[in-house]
Amino acid sequence: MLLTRTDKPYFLMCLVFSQVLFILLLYRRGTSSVFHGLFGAYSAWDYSKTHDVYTNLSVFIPDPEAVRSLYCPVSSPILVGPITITFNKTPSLKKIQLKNRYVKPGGYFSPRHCYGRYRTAVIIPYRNRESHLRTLLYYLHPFLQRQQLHYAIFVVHQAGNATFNRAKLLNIGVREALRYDDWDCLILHDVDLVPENDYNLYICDENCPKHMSSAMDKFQYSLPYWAYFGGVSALTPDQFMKMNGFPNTYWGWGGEDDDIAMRIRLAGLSITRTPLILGRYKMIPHDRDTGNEENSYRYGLLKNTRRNWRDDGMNSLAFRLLSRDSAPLYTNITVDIGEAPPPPTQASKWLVF
Ligand code: UD2
Ligand code: MN
Repeated sequence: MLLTRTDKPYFLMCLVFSQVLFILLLYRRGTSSVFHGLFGAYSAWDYSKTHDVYTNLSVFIPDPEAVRSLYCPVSSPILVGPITITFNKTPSLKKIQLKNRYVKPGGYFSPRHCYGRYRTAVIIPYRNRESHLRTLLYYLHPFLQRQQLHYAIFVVHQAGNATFNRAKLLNIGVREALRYDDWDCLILHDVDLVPENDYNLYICDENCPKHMSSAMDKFQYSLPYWAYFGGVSALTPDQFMKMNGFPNTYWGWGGEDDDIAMRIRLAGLSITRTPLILGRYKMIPHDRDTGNEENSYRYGLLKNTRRNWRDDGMNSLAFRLLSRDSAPLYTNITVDIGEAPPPPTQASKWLVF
C-alpha cells in the first residue's frame, strides 16, 4: 500500500495541480514543445519532413537579448531541424562559393549580426576524396552558419602514397588549427559524413569529449557497439591535450577510434554522446581506399594503449609541413607524415602480444 489516509488529499491536490499545469502549458506553448519538454528534447523529430540546407541563411531575426549582450543567442533562432541530403550530383566549388558568400578565405566565418558565442574548428583528415570534400563543404558551411558559430574548416591532406594515418592527421590538424585561433572546440570530422539535423550543435561539452555521429545510416542509425568513437567527435583543446591527443601509430584502416575511446578513459575523462535522434549522419557510400588497407596490427596495438598513451600522441608528433594555404572554402594543410614502420619480427611480436 502506497498511500495512507492522510496522504490522500495531498495526492488529489497534486493530481489536480499537475493537470492544470499541463493544460496551461499546452495552451501557452503548443503540443509539440510540451511533448519535447516532458519526454526528452527533440524526441519528436520527423526525418521524413526535411528542409533545404540553405534555408534561412539570408534571414536575420533580431534578438533583443543578443543585441544587448552583443553575443549571439545561446540557441540560434534560425535552425530548421532535419536537412534534405542527396548524393546524386557533386556540387562544383564555384557553386558552393556562390552559395556561401560570407565565408572568408580559409573557410572562416563569423556571424554578421552578433558575436559568435562559440569558436569551433572543424578538422578533416584527407587524401584523394575530392568529390566527398565538395559534398561535405556544400552541406557543412550553411549548417554551421545557421548555428551562428565563429568557425573555420581545416583539411589536413596526407601527401604521397604511404599508408593513410587518420589519427595522426587529426593530431596535426589540432596543432595547426590552434595557430590560427583560440578555439573553444575541435570537431574531428570524417570527410564522408553529412549531419542530418542542424540542432546537432557543433560545440563542445565542457566536461567530456563528445561523440557526435552516434547514429549513422550505415549502421541503421544505431551505435554499432558500446565504446564506438568513429566518425565525428568534439573535444575542447584542454580535453584533447589531457589525453595526449590521438595515437600516431595506427597506419591503415581501423583500431585508432577504439584507441581514442580507451585513452579518453585512461586520462580520467568520460565520453558523452549526442542522443541518437539528433546525432544522425549520412555517409557518402564508398569502397575502401587504396593505401588505407585494414590494419592487421590493431588488436596488438590496442592491448598496449594503457601502457603507451602517455608517450604516443601530441608529445611525440613528428611530421613535415609541406604547405599551409587558404583555399576559398577551407584552410588546406598538406603534410608528409612518413610511413608505417616495418612489420614486427617474430621475436618482437611475442613481446607485443
Ligand atoms: C570508419 C569510421 C572512421 C574511422 C575508420 C577506421 C565511420 C563512419 N567512420 O570509417 O572514423 O574510425 O572507420 O579507420 O564509421 N580518408 C581519406 N582518404 C583515404 C582514406 C581515408 O580522406 O584514402 C579519411 C576520410 O576523412 C574518411 C576517413 O579517413 O572519411 C575514414 O576512412 P574511411 O571512410 O575509409 O573508413 P570508414 O568509412 O570505415
Ligand atoms: Mn567512410
